[in-house]
Amino acid sequence: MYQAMVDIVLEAGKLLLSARNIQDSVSSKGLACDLVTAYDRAVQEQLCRELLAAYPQAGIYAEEEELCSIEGKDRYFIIDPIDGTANFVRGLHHSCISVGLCEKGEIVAACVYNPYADELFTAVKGRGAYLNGQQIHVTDTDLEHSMVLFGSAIYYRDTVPATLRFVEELFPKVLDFRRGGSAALDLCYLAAGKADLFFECCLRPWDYAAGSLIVTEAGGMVSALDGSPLRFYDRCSVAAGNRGNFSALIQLSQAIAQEGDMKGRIK
Ligand code: 2AM
Ligand code: CA
Repeated sequence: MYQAMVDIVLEAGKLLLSARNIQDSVSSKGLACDLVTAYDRAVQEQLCRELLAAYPQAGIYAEEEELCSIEGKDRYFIIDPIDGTANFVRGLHHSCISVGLCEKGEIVAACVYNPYADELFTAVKGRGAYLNGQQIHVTDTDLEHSMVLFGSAIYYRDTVPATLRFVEELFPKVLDFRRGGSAALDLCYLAAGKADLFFECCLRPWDYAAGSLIVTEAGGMVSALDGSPLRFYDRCSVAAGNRGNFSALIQLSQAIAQEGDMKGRIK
């Protein structure tokens, strides 16, 4: 039923790989760190056109131009045409296409494709998560031995002190950190057991919609940093991990949120 969605995402991956002279088409969406290229727009256009041809009843909620046609739709695709745009612009080959299908407020199917490594992550609700057809699972690593992936949400400047507090608190308690620049891939690598814990203080739904289902279908936990369910219509912080290290992260987050100067800094 979702094979068409997967095929469409794989096809869009070719467009990413064909990219040349990326620097010539970069513009900023306001902040210097918040970039868009002609390829973000072209991939999004291709995805929207083909997804609507295959699933004519579905709506679309996509990153570029914040394209939103979900009014009155039972289900809609949440699309990030290139997650890790800053990496893409610099030729750091760590970016992906992310598409999640949202039905009644929850993600029921997901597909994340990193064309550089030819890594295709897929999940359907209740049917497990897969990397190139092989089922994947989160680790059961405890906090002390956890490799932590995180994003620094620098495009929301008010969240920066909170991000730094998380790093400060976690640093002596975990194995190490990595900061990759694609929240969707961070979630997928956690789902595949390549990392153990993830947090970011503010993201948009297209960054985490697909990845969140891939995490839960891989046996992991995911929520906003206060432990409440992710919101798929608004900005939201994201926490993900296995049962043990996830609850340690949520406890830490709730403690940080109580600190006087942290009020409102975790979305
Ligand atoms: P992007 O590459 O599609 O822009 C890294 O911290 C993560 O933040 C990436 O997934 C990146 O997605 C995302 N990101 C970048 N700018 C953002 C913004 N203005 N709002 C929300 N997420 C953003
Ligand atoms: Ca994104």
